[in-house]
Amino acid sequence: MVEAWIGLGANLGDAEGSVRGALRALDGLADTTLLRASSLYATPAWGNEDQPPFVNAVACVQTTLPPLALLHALLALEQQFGRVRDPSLHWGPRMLDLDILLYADQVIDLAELTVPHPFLHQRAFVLVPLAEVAPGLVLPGRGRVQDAVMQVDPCGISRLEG
Ligand code: A4P
Ligand code: MG
Repeated sequence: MVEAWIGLGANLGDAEGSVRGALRALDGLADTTLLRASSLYATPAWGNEDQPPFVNAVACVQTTLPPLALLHALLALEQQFGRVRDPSLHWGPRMLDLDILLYADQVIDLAELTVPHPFLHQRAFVLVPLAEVAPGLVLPGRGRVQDAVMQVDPCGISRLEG
């Protein structure tokens, strides 16, 4: 059993509904239980700014799935929620995006999977929700969430009610 942190994001269709549905679906994954989830946040698009704002959240799951099996389960969930990948569009809009942020304290560098997620420590849309539910969590090589969140710009991020 390990604890893994998942980043959830959506900015097409019913983005809030997709993120809430995906949180429930995470709990329904084989050999996986949802332990904790942050609030949902409205966040300005990061990276490629020419797209609608996102709804983001983070969740902690307990799982016996090895890292690649967990990734494949998340990619299948994205498809269930209507995600169609446009390989020509990096950081483009999406119905649902599920990223493995952390997998226990492991550092993984495979063609298919990089953990910790490479931009985690630069992204307010990940660090603000993480700081809500796990301020003391250590990001391998980057220190604690509560310190990392001070280094990013939370401008435009707001917590959604409900
Ligand atoms: N992959 C490698 N490492 C991981 C990991 N730790 N977790 C590979 C999940 N996947 C990982 O994914 C492409 C491939 O990355 C996967 O098939 C997997 O093998 P993708 O989701 O299609 O990625 P992408 O959009 O081409 O690029 P990237 O860098 O993965 O995008 P991100 O990181 O998903 O960021 N702004 C706001 N406010 N909120 C957002 O949620 N999201 C993005 C996309 C950009 N701007 C955003 C947000
Ligand atoms: Mg992704």
